[in-house]
Amino acid sequence: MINGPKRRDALLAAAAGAAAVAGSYLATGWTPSFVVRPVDQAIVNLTPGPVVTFAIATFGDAGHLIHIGMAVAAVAGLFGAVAFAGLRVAARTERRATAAAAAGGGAWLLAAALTGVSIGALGAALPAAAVVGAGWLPPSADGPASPSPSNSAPDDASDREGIAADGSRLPAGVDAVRRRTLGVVAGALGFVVAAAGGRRLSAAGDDPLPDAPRSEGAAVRLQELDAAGLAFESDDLHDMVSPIGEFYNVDIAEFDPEVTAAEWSLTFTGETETDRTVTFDELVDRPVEHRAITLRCVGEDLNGRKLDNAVWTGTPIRPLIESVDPQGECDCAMLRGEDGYYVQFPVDVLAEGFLAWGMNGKELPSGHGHPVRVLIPGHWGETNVKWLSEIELLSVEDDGYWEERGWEGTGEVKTVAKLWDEGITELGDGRVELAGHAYAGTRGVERVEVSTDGGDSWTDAALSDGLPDADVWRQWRHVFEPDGEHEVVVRATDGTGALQSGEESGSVPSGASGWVRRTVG
Ligand SMILES: Nc1nc2c(c(=O)[nH]1)N[C@H]1C(S)=C(S)[C@@H](COP(=O)(O)O)O[C@H]1N2
Ligand SMILES: [Mo]
Repeated sequence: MINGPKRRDALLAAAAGAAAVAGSYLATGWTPSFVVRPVDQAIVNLTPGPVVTFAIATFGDAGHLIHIGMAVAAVAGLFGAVAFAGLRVAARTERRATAAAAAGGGAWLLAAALTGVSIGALGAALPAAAVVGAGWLPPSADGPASPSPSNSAPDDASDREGIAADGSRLPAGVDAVRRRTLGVVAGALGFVVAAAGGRRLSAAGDDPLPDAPRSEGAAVRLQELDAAGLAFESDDLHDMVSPIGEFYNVDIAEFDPEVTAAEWSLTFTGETETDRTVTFDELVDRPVEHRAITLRCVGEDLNGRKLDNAVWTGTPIRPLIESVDPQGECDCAMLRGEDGYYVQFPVDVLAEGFLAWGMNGKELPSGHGHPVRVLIPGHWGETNVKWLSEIELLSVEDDGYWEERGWEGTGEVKTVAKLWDEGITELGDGRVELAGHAYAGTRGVERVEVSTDGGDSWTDAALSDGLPDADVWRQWRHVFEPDGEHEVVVRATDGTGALQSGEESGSVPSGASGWVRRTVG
């Protein structure tokens, strides 16, 4: 199947294409400089609206994987075509160096054209050149045109004879040629796997906060949260703080903007007495706090996983807003991020907010808005703009990104108690631990009740200690001894004494409601 120079070249070229994409990913990560991004963006932009709506309704979050998969395949194909052209050119000159240079040079040009970044393009070019250089053999290596190996044939294209699948005799060296090609292809695939894995490991944000006292301040808060928490038997359930790599993520764009602290600034525009631009150095010079703040996405299902808590390091927004003296009629503001995201809500809600540059004692990771994001206590996740660049004070209300798409997700969060799979743990002595988190925004969680008989009777769950933070979830835990199958129901009561609404609704447009029910036992 890989006999013949053309087929062998096609296989090598495909491997080189895959290696080029992997190399680009290794060099740049999931950033705008990754060669797949412009093609993925084009697919997203060119897909007609009804198809997008159908895909979201049918595939949900998997829709992202589908268009990313298409983009990766298309870009690998483009690099493969370039490598193939390089191999065919070299077939005429019979020189390995020509093959490697043509494939590598072509890949570099293609990568630079796609991303506009010439140094980063080497990440794609070098692996492509390496695969083609290692796998290239003179056309004569395939025989039968050459009865004896030509002088440029590599050592392992020996004169041993092989037997083809159909039993016929193959020309000298074909087995060795095949082995070499497959070896190079396997090596390229190994590189693809290693690049993907290596990047994943390094992606977990672990840059410490810029100066030591601040890291220590955050560490102290993390310990306080830990001390306030319940010890769950479940190993897989987060405690009071979600680790950075496991904190949920919602982005309108597939690729995080790359903004350095030195480049970053926040500008107040629109209906202000004075416009103002704040740089990163000015921001971190302001009074620093370490706050526990929980985020929940309005788009998640009732028992969904888009609810997490972290300790954020930053500074209150109120003094900055007061310094520009907003004048607009609507007392509302449009916040904008570097990725093109925007959301609008009242200035007095914004004034309660926090500008964060640290998360769990580390620099804010790129996926969560590096270098600076907004955190708005008690409101749905969409108000917490990442990669924040502008706060425009408006004179009339206007829709944000999600509101334009039918959501009403800028208001206060609904009360919820979760019971995820990881929260149901057999203790080995016949008892079962039911455990999870409950959240009610700034109203706070006062009580969590558990029913093991479908809602006929209720028992109070144990709760983690209350914390001074205005907007933080609580853990709950209840152990019981099942006797056959039980319908477990959980519900929370907020700090105003209001019981979580049992009326069931989906997440559109303003967040799911109802009580989480699970069959246990
Ligand atoms: N710039 C920007 N900010 C954003 C978003 C976005 O896509 N771009 N998504 C919003 C939504 S819908 C949610 S729920 C939260 C999620 O924050 P996280 O990804 O840090 O968990 O960020 C909000 N802020
Ligand atoms: Mo969200």
